[in-house]
Amino acid sequence: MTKSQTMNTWTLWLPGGRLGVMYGVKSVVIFNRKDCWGWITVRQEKRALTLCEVEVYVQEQDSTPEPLINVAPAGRAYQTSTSLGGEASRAIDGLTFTHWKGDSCTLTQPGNKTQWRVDLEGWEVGVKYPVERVVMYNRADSKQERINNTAVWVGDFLCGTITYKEGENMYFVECGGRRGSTVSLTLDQGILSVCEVQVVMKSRNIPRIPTYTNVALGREASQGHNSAKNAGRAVDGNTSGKIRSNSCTWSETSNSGDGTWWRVKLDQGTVVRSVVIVNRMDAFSQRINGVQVWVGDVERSG
Ligand SMILES: [Ca+2]
Repeated sequence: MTKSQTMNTWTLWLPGGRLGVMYGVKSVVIFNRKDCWGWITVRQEKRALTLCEVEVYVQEQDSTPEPLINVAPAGRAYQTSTSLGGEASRAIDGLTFTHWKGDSCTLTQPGNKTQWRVDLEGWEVGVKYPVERVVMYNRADSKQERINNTAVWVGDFLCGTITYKEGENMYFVECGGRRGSTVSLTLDQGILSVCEVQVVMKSRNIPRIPTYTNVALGREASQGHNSAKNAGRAVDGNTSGKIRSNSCTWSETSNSGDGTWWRVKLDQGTVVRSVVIVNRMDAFSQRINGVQVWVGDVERSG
C-alpha cells in the first residue's frame, strides 16, 4: 500500500488503486489520538487532520482483484505541438507529479484539433491491446480547467470525454476492453496539458509482441524533384515530426505534374510486414493525403 498526505487530506491507495482496481470495502476503522484535540476527517480543508491508524477491511473474495498493468510507458508519444519544453513523452515517463516544476507534464500550443497520442509497443506491426481504462493525471498547480472536454480514444473508438471537476486531479475513463494500437487525447480547441496517461489492461491479456526489425534504418534513400538531397533523413532513426529537427525530408514541387517520389533500397527478397510513415506534425501535415506506398520493383526515373 502507498499513502500520501497533502494539505489536510490523507489518502490511502490500495494495491493497484492508481490503475483503477476496485475493492469491495466493507468497513473503515480509524483509531484516533488518545490525547486528541484534533479532528477525524477524511478530507478537511480548514483544520488540522491527525490519525493514528486506518484499517480497511474487505471480504476474502474481494481482496485479490485481477492484476492490472499500465502499458503506456513502453510506447512512443506524440503531440500536435509543444510549448515550453512540455514534450509529449512526459505523459508516459512513469512520474505522476502534477506540478509543472516537476518537469513531468506535457504542454501544447493553443490551437484547433489539438492531439496527444501514444503508440503502444508493437503498433508498427499491428499489435492491439484490449484497453480497460485510461487514467489521466491532470495538473494541480494551475490551469486545471484546460482538461475540460478532452476526448479519450482507443484507435478510432471514443471511450469518453472529460468533464473538469474542481479539486479532482485524476480522471478514469472506461474503455471496456476495446482493442487498439494507439490511445489519444483530443481537444477541438485549446491547450492540452497532462502530467501522466496510464493505459490500463488486464495482465493476462497482454498481447504477444513479435520480434520485428526496421530494415530501412540507415539504408540508401533517394527522391525525385529534390534539390536539397535530404532523402536520408527519413531513415535516420529520428522520429521527430518537427521540421526543425533536421530529420524530415522535403521535395520541390513537380512542375511537370507527374508527381514526385521517395524510395529506400532494401535487400533483394526482403519480406515486408508493414510500412510506417512518421508525418510532419508541426505544419503541412495534409501533404500526406493521397500518398501511395509501394513494395517491390517499381521503377521510377531519376
Ligand atoms: Ca509524467
